[in-house]
Amino acid sequence: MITVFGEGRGFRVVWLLEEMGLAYKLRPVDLLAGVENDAEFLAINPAGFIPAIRDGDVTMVESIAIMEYLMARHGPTPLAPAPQDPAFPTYQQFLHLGEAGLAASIYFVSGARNLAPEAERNNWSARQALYVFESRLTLVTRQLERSPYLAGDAFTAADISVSYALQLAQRNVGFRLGEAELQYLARITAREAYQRTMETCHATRAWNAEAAKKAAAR
Ligand SMILES: N[C@@H](CCC(=O)N[C@@H](CS)C(=O)NCC(=O)O)C(=O)O
Repeated sequence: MITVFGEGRGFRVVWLLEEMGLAYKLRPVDLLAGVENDAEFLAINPAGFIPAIRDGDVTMVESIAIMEYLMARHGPTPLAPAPQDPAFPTYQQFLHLGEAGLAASIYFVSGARNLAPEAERNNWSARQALYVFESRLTLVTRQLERSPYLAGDAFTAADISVSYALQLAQRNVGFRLGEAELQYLARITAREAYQRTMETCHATRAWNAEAAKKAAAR
């Protein structure tokens, strides 16, 4: 049985597990309550960030690396095109762009906007991180003009990677996505595996509800 520790980017991992039909359990980790009190989790990841997984005697962090590990060890799966598949280079690029280019930068904008003291909310680093997110997003927009999914005609783990970042931007920063991204999100969030993931991920559901309330009040 695979254990996923924490939501946040752990949502990607749970969604992948749902798509692959693998048995797992989600073990909540409450970052806001302070991981210093969560000895069991710190034994898994002493650095204290989420997500992490345990699979038998394997322990791992980094959501994209975890997805690659799960697809390689428990696959094959059409979520990961094979190296000789013409879709492979584009797949690989967007799989990583979803975290390294998009989520990693918008995460720091979110921290600045939601947690930093008033005077720091739009500081130089926050503006730079937003610029990086917006510039990488142009690649997503161009790709969605070419194909229904990021790697081509089929849904892959690259879509799980990138869509998490797009939703993070919408939810935590109130970022306004373009029509192509909105239609893309509507298409992939209609998937049954996504719906089951939302059922499982209570913290993500609560954050979404909170963000929707804030947006309605604006
Ligand atoms: N690149 C990592 C990012 C992990 C990350 O920053 N996770 C956030 C929550 S989604 C976190 O744990 N933040 C608290 C911290 O870094 O201490 C991944 O993709 O897993």
